Amino acid sequence: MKFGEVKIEAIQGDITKQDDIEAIVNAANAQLQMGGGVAGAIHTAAGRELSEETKPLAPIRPGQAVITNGYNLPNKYIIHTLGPVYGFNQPEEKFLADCYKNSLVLAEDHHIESIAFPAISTGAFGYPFEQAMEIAFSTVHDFAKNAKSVKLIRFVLFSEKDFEQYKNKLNSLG
Ligand code: AR6
Repeated sequence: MKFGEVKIEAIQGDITKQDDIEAIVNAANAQLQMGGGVAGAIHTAAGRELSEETKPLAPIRPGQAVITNGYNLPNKYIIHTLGPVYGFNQPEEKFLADCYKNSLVLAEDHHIESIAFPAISTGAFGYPFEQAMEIAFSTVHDFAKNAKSVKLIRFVLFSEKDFEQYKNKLNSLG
């Protein structure tokens, strides 16, 4: 789906396998270390050099984003952002929106044209999936109006069920 000059799409897959994308976003922990879920998969695929680069950048706050190299990943960059823990880091709607917004601001700063997001905070951090999806869409949609370098925003959903929800949402917008 095109929003101005920006294409927004959703696919089912693994965030570490997006070889046509310049920057992938990590649903990180505050210490920017391995962890489980997306962070575990990204650190495993990127290799040990990644945690050397992230160490001096930590800790980060909910909603903040930082950028590193992609190392062994097929992507030039990794943007690490800390989602809110649902029911704990309030206001969680704002923190989650900040994750998307600040990641996109960093992408623009680095003249990045394509970026892929996982469903931040919806795993270990317990954010209800549909509520998180609404925030992801509205934030990315608002941003798309003023995007300069970013031309492609991809949502990567791990499960079929999650992907179907994003697909329906995209269809409802078009
Ligand atoms: N590719 C795409 N999506 C994935 C992948 C993958 N390889 N693996 C999981 N997901 P989570 P959070 C989905 O828990 O909730 C970590 O341990 C998953 O199904 O990775 O922000 C960190 O160290 C879910 O929908 O991120 C932090 O401590 C979504 O990605 C904490 O978890 C996010 O799940 C961050 O929790």
